[in-house]
Amino acid sequence: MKIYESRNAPNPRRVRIFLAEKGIEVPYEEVDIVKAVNRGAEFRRKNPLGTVPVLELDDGTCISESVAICRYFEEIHPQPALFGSDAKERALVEMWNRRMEFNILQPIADAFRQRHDFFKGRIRQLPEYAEVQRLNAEDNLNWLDQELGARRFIAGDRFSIADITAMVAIDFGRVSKIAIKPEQKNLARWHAEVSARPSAKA
Ligand SMILES: N[C@@H](CCC(=O)N[C@@H](CS)C(=O)NCC(=O)O)C(=O)O
Repeated sequence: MKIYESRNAPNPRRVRIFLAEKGIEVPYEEVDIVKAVNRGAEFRRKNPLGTVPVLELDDGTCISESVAICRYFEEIHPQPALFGSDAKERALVEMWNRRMEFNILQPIADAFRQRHDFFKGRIRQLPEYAEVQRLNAEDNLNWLDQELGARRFIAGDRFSIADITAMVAIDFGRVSKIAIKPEQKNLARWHAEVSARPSAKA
């Protein structure tokens, strides 16, 4: 098996961190997204949406969507559990990971995608929407700061995929000048803790 990825892009980073937490090594193949190799016909045979990461299994099956790839590895390598370990925990992790994707990662990604030259000709852009989403991201980081006043990690007292999604999203915010504010003490405390894990460097 191998993973097609792009070293500098946020979604492939989610998968690398997840695998590092599990201690799983998978060969990677870099796809040049700057030259839009991912948008070409050959790559679209692996993922018609033309995005990385893509996990290609030995039988040729291609799995895209970062969370789907992570779920595959959780199934074949359940420990440490990063999607929760019983019914309640799994539901809470799912809830929080979806919240991190829809309310943190998406607005932060749109703040970049909707205005940056990288996406010209790849998607329809509306720079005003980039600014709206930047403001939404800032509001949602305030909300997350309050949430993290009540517990150690995003989904409870254990590190999970929801922490990976949130950390990767917030780190990607740098390119759109979205950052944790000095007064967001809970968010800063959580971010320092998750960033200090060796997996954060993956
Ligand atoms: N929902 C997808 C998003 C994948 C995605 O947007 N990947 C970006 C990199 S972070 C990409 O391929 N960008 C290049 C492009 O869209 O041309 C996932 O979770 O994997």
